[in-house]
Amino acid sequence: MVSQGDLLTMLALYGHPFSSYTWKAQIALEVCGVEYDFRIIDDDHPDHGAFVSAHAGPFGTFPVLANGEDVIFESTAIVEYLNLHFPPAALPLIPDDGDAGLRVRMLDRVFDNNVMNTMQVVVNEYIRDSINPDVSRCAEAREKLHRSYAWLEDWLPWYHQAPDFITLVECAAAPSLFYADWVEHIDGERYPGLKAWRAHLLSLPPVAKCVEAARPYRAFFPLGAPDRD
Ligand SMILES: N[C@@H](CCC(=O)N[C@@H](CS)C(=O)NCC(=O)O)C(=O)O
Repeated sequence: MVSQGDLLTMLALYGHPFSSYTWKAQIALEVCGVEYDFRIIDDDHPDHGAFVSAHAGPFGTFPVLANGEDVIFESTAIVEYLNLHFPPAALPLIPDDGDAGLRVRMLDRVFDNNVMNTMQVVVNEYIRDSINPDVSRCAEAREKLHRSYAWLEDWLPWYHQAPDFITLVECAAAPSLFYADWVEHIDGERYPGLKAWRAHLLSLPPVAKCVEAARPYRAFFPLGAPDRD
């Protein structure tokens, strides 16, 4: 049972269970074994939205992590913060070794910029106008997703990682590949390694927990959620 006093000192994460970037922070929180109060952004909790608007940089995006006076926005910065202040018992989310850490951060950028944000272009078009999304904008984004898939298919054989180990790479890869596949299917004939890796990521307990928590919201996926996962 969490007391009122505990709540004041406990970490709080502002986000939404269906939000890909929120997953990224939640996966890291799980790996670090940190208890936290989840503060959902929705119409029933205007105070949560107001906190995010006031603390999350120019665009007021979530997730936002609050730990007393420390308020961190940007999902990668949240993962960095957790790794620094609440390091996982097993292995770090970002290797301490300078070069290895740099490579993990580089891949995090690939997943955010080339997969997550590219997928989001199509989602945003359907949010703007689900009947008449901008066809050329969507086609361009889908083509870019294929460039990302092909690149990742070539990269995966070089990615040597213990099977159940989660770093910043997995924190970024799991939500971005989960939703990208819904927008532009990761075809197993064309991208067998990537399809298998996505399935592996979704089976990791901290990721599976996010998938389940998001399930009730699938009807809200602007393109219509596929009948899988
Ligand atoms: N670069 C940011 C992106 C965060 C982001 O785009 N969050 C979305 C939810 S997944 C959001 O806040 N959407 C609402 C909005 O843009 O107002 C991060 O890594 O945290």
